[in-house]
Amino acid sequence: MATKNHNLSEYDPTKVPSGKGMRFGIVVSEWNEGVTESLLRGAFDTLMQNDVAPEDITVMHVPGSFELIYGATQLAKQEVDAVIAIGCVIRGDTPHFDYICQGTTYGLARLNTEQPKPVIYGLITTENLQQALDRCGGKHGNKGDECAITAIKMVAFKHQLPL
Ligand code: DLZ
Repeated sequence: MATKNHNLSEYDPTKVPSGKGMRFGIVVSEWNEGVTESLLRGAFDTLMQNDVAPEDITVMHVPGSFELIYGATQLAKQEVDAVIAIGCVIRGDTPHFDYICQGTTYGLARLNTEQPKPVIYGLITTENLQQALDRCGGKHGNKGDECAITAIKMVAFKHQLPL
């Protein structure tokens, strides 16, 4: 997440390999759509700014963040090199927040060990809407941008593995 000295949209371009020829799946939750669509836009634009062709980006939507686990699992089986999972959970008055955050985080984390393609964690979990807006293009930048850069770096990482 963003910290006082870290803007989510800032990166050192000299440390980012070209995304030319890389293929990405992006799965996006419809809950808190205003936030998640801004995250998607950030991720999509940043991939393109780093040489990924728009036709090499597959975008699919799921109803809520909890469904990102299934969505990412299925997208990872397609012709993509990595998957970005985008969602936004805002604390409400029920324990739902904790269950969804924990379940989704655990599910996405597990995917990174149970199948070979990188799955990037683009889940924003905040106390309120303002904190979410601050992280989808507001004062802390856009977590979608960060996810795109991470995805490119992880595909390059995989390409460098000896086997
Ligand atoms: C039910 C629910 C609630 C209360 N809050 C959110 C939220 O803030 N963000 C989000 O992405 N999804 C939320 N959901 C929906 C769940 O993720 C899920 O779609 C439903 O529990 C159905 O499985």
